[in-house]
Amino acid sequence: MKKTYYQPEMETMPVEDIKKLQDEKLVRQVRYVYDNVPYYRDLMDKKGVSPDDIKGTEDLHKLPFLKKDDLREAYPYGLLATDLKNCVRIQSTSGTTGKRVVAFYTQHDVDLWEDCCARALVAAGGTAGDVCQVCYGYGLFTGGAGLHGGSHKVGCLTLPMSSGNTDRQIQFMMDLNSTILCCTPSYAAYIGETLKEKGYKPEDNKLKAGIFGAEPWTEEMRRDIEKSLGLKAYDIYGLTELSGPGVAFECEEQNGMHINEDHFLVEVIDPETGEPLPVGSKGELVFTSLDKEAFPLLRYRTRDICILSREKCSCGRTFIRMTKPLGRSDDMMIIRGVNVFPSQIEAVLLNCGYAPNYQILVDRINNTDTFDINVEMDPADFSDTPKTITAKEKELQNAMKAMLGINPKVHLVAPKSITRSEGKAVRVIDNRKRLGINI
Ligand code: DLL
Repeated sequence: MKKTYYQPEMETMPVEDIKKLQDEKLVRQVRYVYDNVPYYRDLMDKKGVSPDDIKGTEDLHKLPFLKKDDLREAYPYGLLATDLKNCVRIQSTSGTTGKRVVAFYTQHDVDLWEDCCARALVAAGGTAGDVCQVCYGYGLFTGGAGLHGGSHKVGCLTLPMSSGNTDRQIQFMMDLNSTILCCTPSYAAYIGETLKEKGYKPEDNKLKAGIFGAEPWTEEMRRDIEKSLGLKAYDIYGLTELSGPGVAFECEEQNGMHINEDHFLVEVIDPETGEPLPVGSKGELVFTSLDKEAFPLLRYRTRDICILSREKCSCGRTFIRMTKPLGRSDDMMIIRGVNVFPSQIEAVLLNCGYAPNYQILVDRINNTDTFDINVEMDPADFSDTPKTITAKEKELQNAMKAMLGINPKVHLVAPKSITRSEGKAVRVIDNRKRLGINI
């Protein structure tokens, strides 16, 4: 198969040239930030580092980190690097807790962001002949706007559906022969489920690829979605602070996401000590933007835990790859002293043949953590006897214990009783917060 890229000169650039490009861009971006963002200038001054100390990527570690708290503290304009009149767009994080984070874009920033999304679409086989149904949320969330812009750049016929109204999504998908679907993996799974309920088979639709991201999902979930929708599912990663989706994207290898290194310089650090770790180590992803005008961020701590790989990819892209986020250094739950990631629970569910419709409930009663997992049963099992259901709960509980090292209480609940999400799924309800516990 002929390999296609959206910007081949960048995406397949020799690694030494990427490094040179990053060196040059970093020096410029640091000077620009120092001159234009007093908040970050103060951080640099406090650390005793000046722009002249940064001669290339080797010097990156000298710079101070930026954290989400800095963005909240500087809200709304404190990290803006250009006059507001040069900005054409604001987007905001989808976070449901704490103060929102807003990011600003000049037209140049929007262009680069959309290019990144276009690269992801082309890597998934997107061409001008495709019909691209975008059902990420439109609005402040970056999912809709980012993939919409990327789809235009590729020349696809773009269906700006936004999320929700699943019946209408399906009607358009069928009537207009959508070939690419863009949404969160949990919404993709829900669309697949609804198609089946309506009596459609996977081969009844024209979908060939899905661009799914914005929340953690597992390989098992990928296989489920690919089967139910009859498409190839590609992961896409990004965060509002850095632009939105398209910071990294999967190619046909489906083996890690290529980071757009001409725009984003990546490091992995030890989340406890902040020490940079060598490529191949598991740690927190830290990004430095290389050519942003409105909202440049230097050494921004994402809290996403990942492993990077420089291994050659058969797709021909030379950009470094990141694993799917393996959890977040801040969404990790500590239950009865044990570290638990929701993704582990999801993997067990899918391995045991359950759909990823679940909710984790954590609380602390009489000084002991409670840990319950509600899991929807398969409609075929709904008529099982109470004894059979109890046996199935016990079986799932044992599988969870083997994976997590602690014993949750598993409850099989009625099909469809867990609220479906049209955006990011709310998987964890941690009621220990009411006790003032810092989760
Ligand atoms: O979720 C941007 C996005 C939109 C990415 C559409 C992909 C597709 P935020 O709302 O700022 O931005 O959330 C960023 O979501 O730090 C990760 O923890 C998580 N996340 C994003 N993509 C993935 C992914 C968008 N593919 C936060 N897998 C990030 C796992 C992801 N987690």
